[in-house]
Amino acid sequence: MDSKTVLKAFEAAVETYAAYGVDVNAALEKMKKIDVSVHCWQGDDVKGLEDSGGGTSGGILSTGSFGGKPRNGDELRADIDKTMSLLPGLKRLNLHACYAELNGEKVDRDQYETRHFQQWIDWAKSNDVALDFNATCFGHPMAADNLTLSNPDEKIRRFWINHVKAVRKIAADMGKALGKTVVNNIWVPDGMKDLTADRLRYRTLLRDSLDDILSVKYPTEYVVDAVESKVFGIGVESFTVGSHEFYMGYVAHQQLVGNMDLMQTLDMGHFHPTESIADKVSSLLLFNKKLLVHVSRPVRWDSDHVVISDESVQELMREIKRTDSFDRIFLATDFFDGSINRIAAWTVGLRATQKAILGALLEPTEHLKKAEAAGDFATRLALMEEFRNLPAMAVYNKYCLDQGVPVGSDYLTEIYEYSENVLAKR
Ligand code: RNT
Ligand code: ZN
Repeated sequence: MDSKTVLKAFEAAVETYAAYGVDVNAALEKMKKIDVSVHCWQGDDVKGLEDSGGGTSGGILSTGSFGGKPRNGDELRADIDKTMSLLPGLKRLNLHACYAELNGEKVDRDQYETRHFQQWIDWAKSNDVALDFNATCFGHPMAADNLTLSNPDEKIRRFWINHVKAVRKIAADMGKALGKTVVNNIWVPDGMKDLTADRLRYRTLLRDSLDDILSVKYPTEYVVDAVESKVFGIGVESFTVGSHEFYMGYVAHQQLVGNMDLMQTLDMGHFHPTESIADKVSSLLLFNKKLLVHVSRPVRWDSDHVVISDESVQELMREIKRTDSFDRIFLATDFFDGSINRIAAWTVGLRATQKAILGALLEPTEHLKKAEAAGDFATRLALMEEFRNLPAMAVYNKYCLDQGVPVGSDYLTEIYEYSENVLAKR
């Protein structure tokens, strides 16, 4: 799209928004400070870089066999570089522990050290990228029966406790090395396929494991932890140990012992299909300092489809805007589609998330709140409907232009060029 067209549409948008009292440039300034953490695992269908397999399990599943998948850390980083060059704004990468680069060393996940992630840290430093981190409690022989931190077998439970402890230490080292706080997310697949007789037993074990893990303290400028709940997974349909209620209670329990920084993670695919993530934000914000949201698109189940700026994503971002809490909510994408060009999948999902954020920042919220406070619900509804189609896209295009990244779907040209020159040769 040529810049003249972009600027013309932008100027018209500025006027339209001004009519509702919205300052477009102020919204753009806010936008520049909001980062969305790009999940590394879209790059290779959650395969990981460990020599020993990795991959998904525990109810998560990536489908598709599109060609050009990266075969090592350097190729994955090259693909991430390409993707990030197509995204405006601050850069943040979400790593999983299975992206350790062991370089032939025989070391299991409970023994991982910061040096196994040194190439990532160096890359992040030289590209001015912030890092986030995740323990990988799946895709491993010790996770074969879908019980990790809640496994009654003490040897297995200890292995995973030690893994998550190792990961937290590495996360703290990453945060220190980069001078940027790392969000460390803990998700375990633990659950049962069929009716479970002693749910309390597994939940007690999970609580005890987390207590042990979190008893080690790190400065919060280096690392903050989050715990991610889920409603069910494939193969664990009947019982999920780390349910939403479990983690709501768990975070409150940590607060009682003075840990005010542990966050809840809300993954958009981890609730019943008609439940709204947006509705949960204000309740959680009242009782927690910060939250982590995994932006995803469930289709019939927690399928982790590529994010588009659909109603649930827009509603979430509007809620964050209406509660003025973009500085209290970490946003991270979480999807994996191996059936289309993986760089396009990343780019579509990240740009859609950004568009929804910007659209929300531009919402003339005061008009809605005023109508509501006056009891004028017809006006509230009419304006909400009107505001859904304000020209946010014209503002996003200008944002891309200013940041020197392709405007509109022009990024596809670059992706196809890269596919031909790089992906096709793998
Ligand atoms: C699984 C969770 C979790 C994972 C990643 C790979 O249902 O959403 O966040 O997708 O950690
Ligand atoms: Zn998630």
